[in-house]
Amino acid sequence: MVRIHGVSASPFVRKVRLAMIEKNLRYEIVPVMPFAPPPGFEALSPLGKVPVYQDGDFVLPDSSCILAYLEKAHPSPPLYPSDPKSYGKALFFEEYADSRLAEAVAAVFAERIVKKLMKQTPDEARIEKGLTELLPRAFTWLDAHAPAAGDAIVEGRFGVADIAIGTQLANLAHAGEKIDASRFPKLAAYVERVFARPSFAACIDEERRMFSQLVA
Ligand SMILES: N[C@@H](CCC(=O)N[C@@H](CS)C(=O)NCC(=O)O)C(=O)O
Repeated sequence: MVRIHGVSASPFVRKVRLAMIEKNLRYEIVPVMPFAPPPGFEALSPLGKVPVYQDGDFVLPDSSCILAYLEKAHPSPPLYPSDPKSYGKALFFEEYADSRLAEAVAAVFAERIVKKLMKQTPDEARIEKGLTELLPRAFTWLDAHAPAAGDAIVEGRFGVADIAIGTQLANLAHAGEKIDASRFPKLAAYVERVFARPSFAACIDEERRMFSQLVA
């Protein structure tokens, strides 16, 4: 069976899991802790990061590369638009989510959840900066582009952009934060619809149970 190296608390590992669930593909998770990988892990992941996809001899790191590969290997159902302009837009939403949004969410998630798991003291100033500066900056652009209805930000068809945005915001929810619907109404409502998809609901529910045991 295909193996995904990583942990489900990683938004990038979840991104791969969501794409595989949407495409009805089976996989198993091989637990690899980010920042504390086993010896030799760089042979699989030259940048030392999770996720890594492994199917026999075929090894591929990086969530964006893995999703692009999955689309070619398993085209149905498609997660990328076929129209060239929509395709380009979807890739940029993915990049935005993987960089600016990821950095903003990590400021809260890493301090509140990861440090708690590691029995370290959270950096309250980093959390404050995340909540008051980084997240509002990331949300402003997303709110301007969020759809008024449905769970798809590009072309009205759910895909890579929604997976990339939703997986980061799932970690924000795990860290106990909700998007302020009075400031970012379109984004808040769109994300609720994304979270209601069976793929997201299954992952979030499983992780919530895991976190409630670990962080209790
Ligand atoms: N561009 C990578 C980012 C992956 C990433 O940053 N993973 C984190 C965990 S969420 C990691 O493994 N960090 C360990 C490190 O940077 O050494 C992807 O999309 O897969």
